[in-house]
Amino acid sequence: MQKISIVIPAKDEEKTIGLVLNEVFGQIRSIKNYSFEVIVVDDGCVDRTAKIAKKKGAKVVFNKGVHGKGKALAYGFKQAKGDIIIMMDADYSHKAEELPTFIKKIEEGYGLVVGSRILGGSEEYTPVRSFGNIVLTGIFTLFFGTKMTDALNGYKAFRKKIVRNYEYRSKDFEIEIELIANCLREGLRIAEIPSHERKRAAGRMKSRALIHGPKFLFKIIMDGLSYRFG
Ligand SMILES: Nc1nc2c(ncn2[C@@H]2O[C@H](COP(=O)(O)OP(=O)(O)OP(=O)(O)O)[C@@H](O)[C@H]2O)c(=O)[nH]1
Ligand SMILES: [Mg+2]
Repeated sequence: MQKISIVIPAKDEEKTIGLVLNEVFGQIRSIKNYSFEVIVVDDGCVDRTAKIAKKKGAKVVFNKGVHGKGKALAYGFKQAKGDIIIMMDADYSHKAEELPTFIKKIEEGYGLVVGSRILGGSEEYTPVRSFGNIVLTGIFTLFFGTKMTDALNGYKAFRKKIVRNYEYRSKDFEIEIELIANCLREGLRIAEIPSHERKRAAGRMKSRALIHGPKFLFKIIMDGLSYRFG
């Protein structure tokens, strides 16, 4: 039986982690033929995130090194025992009901499946975020020669190979680009599925367009050049 690891990076998400895990465990109970593990990566939380996650039945691991969503995910991937890894956010913006579609696509032979908010809609898109995402995804397509609609989304499923063979360097959200680049380097195909992003249920958004936008851009240029010419 194949194993699936669901990896959830969390930074002070005590108000939402319980909702996320209720929904995830409810959903995976109805998915047959796979075994699951749910890993929450506590990234120096100063609230009750870890306590709540443990109580709900998740395996909680603590990233004690450099903090950031990218570092937390890379740490979580190292702990993951699954043949397939699915990463999703701790703020209740990603819908667990979409998990079966991600898994189905992986089974169809894709190495990486990305949830697209352009195809599925978002309740979190401000004009700045929406514009930034469209521009950055366009630049991504230019540099990598692969057409995508939402390279930046944090709801992704992939084969273990994409993390087993690489040491991830991204500190923050730009790990989204590094994952896609490594999938392409492995010669694996990428699929997008419509994914609807809810508004985070509570708490504060950690991404900042003006800080993380340029980091995305830098990563796209560097990884794109190294993929094409490296
Ligand atoms: N472990 C860890 N998780 C983080 C950190 N920053 C953000 N996260 C988590 O990453 C997820 C996404 O962060 P958000 O604050 O919701 O930002 P967002 O713009 O909605 O992010 P995306 O939709 O994923 O691009 C949430 O689950 C956060 O808890 C961090 O420094 N460490
Ligand atoms: Mg969010």
